[in-house]
Amino acid sequence: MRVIDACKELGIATVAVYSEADRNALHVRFADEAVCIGPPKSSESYLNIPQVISAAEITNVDAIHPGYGFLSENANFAEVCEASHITFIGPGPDLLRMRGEKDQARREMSAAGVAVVPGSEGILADEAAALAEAARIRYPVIVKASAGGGGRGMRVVRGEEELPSAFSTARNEAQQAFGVPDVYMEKFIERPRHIEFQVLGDKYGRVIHLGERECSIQRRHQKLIEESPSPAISAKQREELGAHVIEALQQVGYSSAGTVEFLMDEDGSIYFIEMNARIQVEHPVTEMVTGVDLIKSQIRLAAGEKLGNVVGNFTSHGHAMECRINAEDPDTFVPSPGRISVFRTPGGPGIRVDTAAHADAVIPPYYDSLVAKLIAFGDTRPECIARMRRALEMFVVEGIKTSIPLQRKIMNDPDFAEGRFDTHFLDRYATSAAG
Ligand code: MV4
Repeated sequence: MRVIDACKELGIATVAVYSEADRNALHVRFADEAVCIGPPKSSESYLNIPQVISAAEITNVDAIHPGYGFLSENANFAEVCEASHITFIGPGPDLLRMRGEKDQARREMSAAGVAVVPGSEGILADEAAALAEAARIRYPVIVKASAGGGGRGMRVVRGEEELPSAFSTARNEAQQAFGVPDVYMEKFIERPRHIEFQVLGDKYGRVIHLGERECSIQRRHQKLIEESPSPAISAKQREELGAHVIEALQQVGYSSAGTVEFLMDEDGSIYFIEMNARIQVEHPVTEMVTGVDLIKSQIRLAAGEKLGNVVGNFTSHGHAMECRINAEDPDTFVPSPGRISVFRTPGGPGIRVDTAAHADAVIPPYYDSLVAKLIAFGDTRPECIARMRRALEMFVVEGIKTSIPLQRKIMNDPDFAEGRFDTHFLDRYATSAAG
């Protein structure tokens, strides 16, 4: 739906693809054409490259926007698009493949002057190398799959007695999950904040950044609330880090939208961890503070327009926040699919709702539980929170459980209001049923 919004504004006709579970979904209704690509199971529809390409060829499309999730960072898919003379809206297959190798991304960022978490130079050759590295960087350390991401294939190691088994299970898990056993090591940061920079690049070697997002309010690697700017970043830090990020991405020839992820430790030092080569769920908070439409930008950059033309001069202003409204129990986080009976969205000054849900819509059990993004904007962070608070009060969803009650509590949390939190913030709201 977000991509259709952008295409309608640009005068571009759209083709939706859908699985049998999404026959009545709004993107099917609002696209100019729609093609069913298979059964509900995503491996047979949304992840089925031949099916997606067939739909594109039948309808003779010029380009594919891969969204987020599914095939959005799949280098093989980007390659098949190229071979089929269809523009993949994203960085090319070579960059996607490179971004997939986290230890390599670490070296490139480091070479461009970006601080990376102290850790191994590259892949850990064997257990002896892992022990030596851990002794050098000192425990606790974390062993990460080079092909991993989003929290998969990681092992925290608190002492040398734990290392041999952690090293071998991490390698086995990496082999199982990604088909590559390679792992590397970093110093483990106990209570990090998660901060990410939004970037845009054109096909002529120019890269800009659009400031950062604070994404520390998460549980089990699922973000619940994001905001921009981060309450923890100073103007000086933003300027310095931003310049290094641009330098690093220009060196590799990055194009399209991307996100560079950092962890901030307890002392306020900030370190690169990994990069996402796609548009992200939380992109609207950056759109609200910069006034830049990131999806239209992606499309125009993919069509070969220059960055100067696409974004022109923008100045960041105010504060934006996003609550991810999920179909799930607010206490246990257990998914709650089903039929929505009442769906009343808030509005008024500074409120944006991105959703494909409506009264009588059925949330299928097969996919992600995100049903709406509630985005608030204010001149200041307190005004933004006040707007989010009243919008959450007036957002009515019945028939399924949602995360709204939890988000209402967080908007009234004094530590949240003060910007005092890290990635463990939600632990205080977890119940025993959540495990
Ligand atoms: C870390 C870390 C602590 N120290 N790396 C989790 C997802 C992946 N993108 C990186 N992750 C982490 N890497 C070091 N050296 C802690 C995490 C982490 C985390 C990071 C961001 C947001 C939420 C998180 C939840 C648990 C662990």
